[in-house]
Amino acid sequence: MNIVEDLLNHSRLALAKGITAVENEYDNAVEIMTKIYPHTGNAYVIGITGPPGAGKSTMTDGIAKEYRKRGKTVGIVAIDPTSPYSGGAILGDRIRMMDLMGDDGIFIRSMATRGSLGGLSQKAGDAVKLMDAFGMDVIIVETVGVGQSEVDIVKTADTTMVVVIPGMGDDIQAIKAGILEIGDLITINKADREGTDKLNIEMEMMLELNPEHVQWRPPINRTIASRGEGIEEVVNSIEEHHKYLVDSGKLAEIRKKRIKSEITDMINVRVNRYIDKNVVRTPDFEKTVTKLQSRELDPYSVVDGIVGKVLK
Ligand SMILES: Nc1nc2c(ncn2[C@@H]2O[C@H](COP(=O)(O)OP(=O)(O)OP(=O)(O)O)[C@@H](O)[C@H]2O)c(=O)[nH]1
Ligand SMILES: [Mg+2]
Repeated sequence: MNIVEDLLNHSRLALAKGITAVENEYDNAVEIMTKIYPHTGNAYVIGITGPPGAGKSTMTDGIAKEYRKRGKTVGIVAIDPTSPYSGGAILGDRIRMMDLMGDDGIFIRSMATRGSLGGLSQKAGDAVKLMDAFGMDVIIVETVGVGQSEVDIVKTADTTMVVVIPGMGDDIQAIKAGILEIGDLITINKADREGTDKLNIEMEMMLELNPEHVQWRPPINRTIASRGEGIEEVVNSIEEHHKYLVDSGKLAEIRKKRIKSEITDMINVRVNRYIDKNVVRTPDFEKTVTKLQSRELDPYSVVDGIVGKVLK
C-alpha cells in the first residue's frame, strides 16, 4: 500500500500506519511527513490538559460527540500516562472511548509516554498533522498535567482547555502558573462535588490578578462530564475562542510562531546529533578534556575553536 496516497483518500488503515511509523521512528516516517505536509493546516486543534483523573477523557469523549452532532469529523490523540499515578486508566480510557467507535467520523489514537515525555511532543504533533491531512475537521489532544513537557505538547493546539476539579487542596496552587500560561478556557469538572463554588471563586480571582487577559479572558465553565452536563457550553466556548483568534488575526500569528518553534526544535535536534557524533565522541575531544583538566587549555578558546570549525 502507499500510505500517503491512501491516507489522503481517507483510508483509516493508512492513517493508523502513518501514526505508527512516526511513533516508532520507522524509516518511512520522514518521507510520509514530507509528503503530507502540504495537505495540513486545515484542522482546528484543541488541547485538553489537567491533573490525573480530572475527567479529561470523559470530557474529550463528550466534546467529540458534540462536534459530531454539529457535523464535524474528529480526531483524538490521547497521550497515555504510563506513569505510576494512573495504573488502570489506560484501559478505562479505551473502554469509555469505545463508545465513540463504529463512527467513521471519529479516529482515536493513544500514544504512550513510556515513562518519558521527551520526543513525544514532536510525535504527537506529527500524529495531529496526519489526522489533519486525513481530513479531520477538529483534532483533540488529551494530555495529563500542566508541567513543561505537557505545555510543549499542548503547544500544538489552537485552543487549550485546562480541567480542574474541586478538592484538589494545595495542589491547585502548584498548577496556577501553568493554567495562566496555557489556559484559553478553564473547566471545572466534577461540579457535582463539594467545593465547586469555592474553586470557581479562586479561579476568578486568579484571572483577575492577571493583567495579560485584556483581549481574551478565559471563560470558566462548569461540567459534570460523566453525565454529559455542560459539555455543549464548553464547545460553545471553544468556538468563541476560535472566532476570537480568527477575527483578531491571532490564529495566523500563533500558527506562525508554532512553525518557527517546530523548525527550531528540529534544527536543534539535528545539530546536537551532529555535534555529538563528530565532536563529543571523538578521541580528539577526550584529549582536549584532559588538557582542560590540567589547565593547559581554557574552555573559551576551546569552544571558539570547535564552533568555528563546525560552522565553516
Ligand atoms: N463525580 C464525577 N465523576 C466524574 C466526572 N467526570 C468524570 N468522572 C469520573 O472520574 C474518573 C476519571 O475520569 P477520566 O475521564 O478517566 O479522567 P482523566 O482525567 O482522563 O484521567 P487520566 O487520563 O488517567 O489522567 C472516571 O471514573 C469518571 O467516570 C464528573 O463530572 N463527576
Ligand atoms: Mg485520560
